Amino acid sequence: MIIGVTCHPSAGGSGILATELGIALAERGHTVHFVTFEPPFRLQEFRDNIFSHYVQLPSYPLFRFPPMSLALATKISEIAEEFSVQIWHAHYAIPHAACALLARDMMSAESRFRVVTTLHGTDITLVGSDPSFYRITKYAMEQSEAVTAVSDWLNAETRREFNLDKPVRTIHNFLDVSKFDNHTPCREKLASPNEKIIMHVSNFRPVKRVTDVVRVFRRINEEIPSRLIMVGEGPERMSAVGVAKQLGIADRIKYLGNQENIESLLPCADLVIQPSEHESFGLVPLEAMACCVPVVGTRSGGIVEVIEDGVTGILCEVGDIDAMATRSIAILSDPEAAQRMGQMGQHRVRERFSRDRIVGQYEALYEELISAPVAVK
Ligand code: GMT
Repeated sequence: MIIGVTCHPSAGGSGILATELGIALAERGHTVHFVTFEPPFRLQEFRDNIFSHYVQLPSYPLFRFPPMSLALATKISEIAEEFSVQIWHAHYAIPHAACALLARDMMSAESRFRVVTTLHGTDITLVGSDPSFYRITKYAMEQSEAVTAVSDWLNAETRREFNLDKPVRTIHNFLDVSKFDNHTPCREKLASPNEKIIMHVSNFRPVKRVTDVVRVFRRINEEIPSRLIMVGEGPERMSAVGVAKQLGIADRIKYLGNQENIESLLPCADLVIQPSEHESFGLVPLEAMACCVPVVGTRSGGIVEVIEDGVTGILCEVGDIDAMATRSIAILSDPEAAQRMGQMGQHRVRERFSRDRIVGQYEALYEELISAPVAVK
């Protein structure tokens, strides 16, 4: 099949998932064309069957805000026509699904691709439900040939919020588990041998509640010699720095910024803390589980489909610092139980969220759409 992909190329989960899916599809012999504004975060090296096309933005004094979406739609349409793309996979409804539809409608009826829109979470919970984007998000979903959501929670939330009269299919996110095997942990660079390593990975947006991480860590550090390793960049980083200073634990925390090889960092952790306000899926808990690291997360959104409470990690209520700290201390104080939890986590990832299993579901969906007669519009 010939598949086009648009995604946000930054270090966010939707871009990572889109890139990993593109790579997996190319390895299965399909041809994949990415159309983005800059190189996707995890697509820096040359790979067979993958082509990257970048959108050029015109600068003209009349345009106070350059019409980026129109440039993207135009590029999608050009690439789709030139390479006979059959499926356009838009990751994140706004603006990607809307742009793919516009691109499709610019093409002649016989050369049109089918649009698959994958909802990742914030496109529905924050962006799509903002009044300024509501109608176009609903339109984009209704006009796509298929809509998928990365968790059952997001699926239900989308149908409730948008009152859709078309089905949304859940296709969970996945991992290439082999990438998380056999990494030499670099823990001696992060902490002394007697210290436990607590890790948090995110884009430091308000929804991630990074100051909760610092507060939970303060409680852990009072009982257990430990270090907090913060991975990622984003608007709330300075709030975390400020809270750590107030609490007198600034010297116990390292901020590593964005890191490409998360699979070599996560195995260094004894515990990962992800206290998000809500999370439609939670790729970081999944990555931690793949590395046999227990996770303390929140009982919110799709995280409950990722972490099995008490088995592969612990779920607490959003903002319940006491519970998160107490449960974290219990895990860190019982290395055998922590190891069992880590192994159960890795087993769960292999069983339910493996690349082969999930990519096969996308492939089957594309095939189904390509073989269906084109709806006359
Ligand atoms: O979490 C973010 O702010 C990034 C966002 C994105 O669009 O990149 O992540 C969303 O998509 C990920 C991949 O499907 C999910 O694992 C995250 O849970 C989801 N984030 C939220 O729902 C807050």
